[in-house]
Amino acid sequence: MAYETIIVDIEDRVCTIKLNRPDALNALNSQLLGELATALGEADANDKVRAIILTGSQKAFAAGADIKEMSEKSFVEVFLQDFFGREHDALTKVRKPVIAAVAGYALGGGCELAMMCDFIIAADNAKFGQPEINLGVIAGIGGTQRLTRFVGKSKSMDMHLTGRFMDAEEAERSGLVSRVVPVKSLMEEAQGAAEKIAEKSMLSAMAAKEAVNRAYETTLAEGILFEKRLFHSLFSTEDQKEGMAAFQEKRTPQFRDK
Ligand code: CO8
Repeated sequence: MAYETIIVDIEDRVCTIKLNRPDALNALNSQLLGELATALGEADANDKVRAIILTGSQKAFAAGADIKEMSEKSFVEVFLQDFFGREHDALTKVRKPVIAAVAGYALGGGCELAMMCDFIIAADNAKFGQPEINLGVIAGIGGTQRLTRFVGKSKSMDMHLTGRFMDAEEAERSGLVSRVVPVKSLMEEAQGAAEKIAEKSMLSAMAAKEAVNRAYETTLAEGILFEKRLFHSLFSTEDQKEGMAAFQEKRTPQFRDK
């Protein structure tokens, strides 16, 4: 499919989706979110793709929802349209691993979008924030919930109430991002991580993703039970036999997703 607001590229089993509205610092309008949901769905369904990278430009991952597009909307409109509710659901239903490679601004909906990915690799110039309060609103696509789970109540309150930005170093220290790299090596680092994931059995990669995500949805006891059931079920796969045999034979495993 031809897209206007994103660029999709598949290389070495990795699908990279680049947000591409440079004049608006990749502000998230309806068209972009719709195209992104479609592209993620296509990548998820494409057997050649084993990991996905979501990125923006060096100046902005995304500077938030498009303020110009939404400024005149009424309560009735956003309520009846379930404004960005459907897109949120589509973006968070992707089963393959999704890495956010974030450089520059990740603000408002941009920060929320990065947090919907499985983990965030940040460039050293990245800036995260939930500045919606400056616009007379609050986060609307998961920010108050996900940021609080990642960085704790105090820092999340600080971010949402003052609207201040967090730099990459603070984001790593707080557990929001998994690693920080020089901006020039961001895509190389993300591609390397995605290729490493692409080498694994898709069965165990998807199971790991489901189990980690479960930690945010349930109690410890239920989460551990869920993990144990998935762990046990992987013993029914050829990939488990292959992985453990390869270890003992001191060779690289050849996973076949079976
Ligand atoms: N929406 C629309 N246009 C934007 C946005 C935005 N969020 N951010 C930047 N732009 C546009 C600017 O209007 C400008 O366009 P123009 O040249 O036509 O005036 C262009 O991008 C460049 O921006 P600046 O000139 O402002 O660039 P600076 O480098 O001076 O500043 C900043 C960069 C600090 C990022 C600044 O642009 C800024 O503060 N942007 C707004 C950040 C913000 O408030 N984000 C939160 C938006 S609300 C939100 O995300 C709600 C989430 C809930 C729903 C989520 C659905 C996805």
